[in-house]
Parts: sequence; C-alpha cells; structure tokens
Amino acid sequence: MKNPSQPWNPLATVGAVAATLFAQAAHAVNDLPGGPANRQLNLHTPATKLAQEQADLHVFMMVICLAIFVVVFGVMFYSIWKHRKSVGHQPATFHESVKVEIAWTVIPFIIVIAMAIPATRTVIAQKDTSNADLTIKVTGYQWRWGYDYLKGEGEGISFISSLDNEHRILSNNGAKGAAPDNYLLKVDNPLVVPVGKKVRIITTSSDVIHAFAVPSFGIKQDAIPGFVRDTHFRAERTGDFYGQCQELCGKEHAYMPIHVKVLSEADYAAWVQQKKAAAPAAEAPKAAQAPAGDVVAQAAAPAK
Ligand SMILES: [Cu+2]
Repeated sequence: MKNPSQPWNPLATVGAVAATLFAQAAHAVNDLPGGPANRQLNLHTPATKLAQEQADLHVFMMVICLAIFVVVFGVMFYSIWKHRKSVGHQPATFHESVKVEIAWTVIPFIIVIAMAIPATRTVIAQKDTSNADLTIKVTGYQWRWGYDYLKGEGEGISFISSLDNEHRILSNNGAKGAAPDNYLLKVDNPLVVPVGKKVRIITTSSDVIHAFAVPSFGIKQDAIPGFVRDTHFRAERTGDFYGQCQELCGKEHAYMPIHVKVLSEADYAAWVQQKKAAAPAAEAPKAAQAPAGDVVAQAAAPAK
C-alpha cells in the first residue's frame, strides 16, 4: 500500500510507467495489410490509381502549404529582426504600393489555379462511374451491410455482411488480452471483387444515413435512405482491404466494418460458381416447402 506521508519517488513512477508500457507492448497488435497500421499518420497505402492520385495530391498540397509557411514567416521574422528599433531603424511612411498589391494578388491566384487543376481532374475521375465491369448495390442497415451483385460476373449474388460476434464480445469486455490484428474489422461475409476490374458501387440505406468507405481504394460515399448514390474503384492488387461505416448512424456505428476481398479473375470466377451453386440449395426449403428432414439435412451439409 502506498503511504501518503512518503515523499514522491520518481524512480517508482518511472518503473510503473515502464511496466504499463511493457504490458501494452505485450498486447500490441500488428499492422493490418489493407487496413490500419500502428501509429499510422499518413493515408492508407493506395490500392487503386485514384487512391494514389489522392495521396499524391495530398503531398503536393502539403508541400505548397509548407513552402508558403516558410516564405511568409521567413520574410516576416527577417523584417522584424533587420529593421528593429534598437539598431536605429525609422519606420517607413509610404502608403499603398501598386507593385506589392499586384504581386500579392497574382501570386496566390496562380497558386490556387495550380492546385485546382490536378484536384479537379481527380474529383471528376472519382465521379466517373461509367463503363463498369461489375455493379454492386451496397445497402446500409443498422448495423450491417447488404451486398447485391446487380450486373456483371456474379449477377444475382446477394448477401449480408456483419461483424464477427467474437469481436463484438471482445469489445464488450474492453478488448482485454491479445486483440487480433483485424480487431473489429472481421466480418462473416466479405465483399468479394475481381482484381483489375472497374467496380461500380451503388449505395443506399434502409434506415438512417451510413457511409461506405474503403480508404485504400480512395472511396467514401454516403448511403442515404430513399436515394441512390454511386462511386467506383478498380483494385490494382489482390488482397484484403478494410473500411468502416463513416457516417454516425447509431449506437453500433463502430461495429459495421467493411471487408473487401480482391481476388484474381480465376479465383473470382470460382467464388461466383460456388456462390451460385450454394444459393439454390439454401433457398430450396423455403420455395419448395421441403419437409423438415430435408431442411435439417441441408442445414447440416457443410457450407462450401
Ligand atoms: Cu452505419
């Protein structure tokens, strides 16, 4: 027990802090490829050309901002220092300078145009959802995602994607112990798409406003009840990519992750075949009013 009359012991405090840090390090999660990374400061690693363009624009704008910052503050501090009163400088008495006023109007104008041209090009490209190879409707529900393949290879496939229940339970318990790398990003049925194909995502919602976002693809689109919005992506590599609902949609907002699985064309075709083969079997008991025994047999059959 700590004795309040004892003087503060800095060593003990350092020891306690180190022990806490060590305990956290022992539970540390690793970077999740296609998802968040530890101590991530920058944007996600781009997996589409548009996400790459957004990242480049981000760097471009930041460099311009930094250059303006250095030049403006450099001139300001130099002037204050160089013309200080203690070395005998007298204040200038001129008023209005046409040259200066033209310069500080024209230079910012040129900078804004130089930033607007590439930015506009990317924004327009983000909105161009024409000529898609695959169209998928994404419906936001409190609190899961519904995916309906409307057009292209896999047309007719439709399923719901929810957070893995074990992760939800782990969260309820304060995520104590070793949290998996994909903590709160694991779903039962990920959205599966082929690599290198233009995928048009149509968003809508059945209750409140949600937002479908996958940072590695550079997409974020609100899903609004009663409205249809769209976005698109063309994944350049296979792998798993993660996102989350990005519009506050109620108490389980943090628990409706997005997992996109990008497969090679052959793997995608195989997935479509397997989904199509499984779909009639799952719907048969309802449609054909199969006797209870058949339903049990089908339920017991291993899901492929
Ligand atoms: Cu939501």
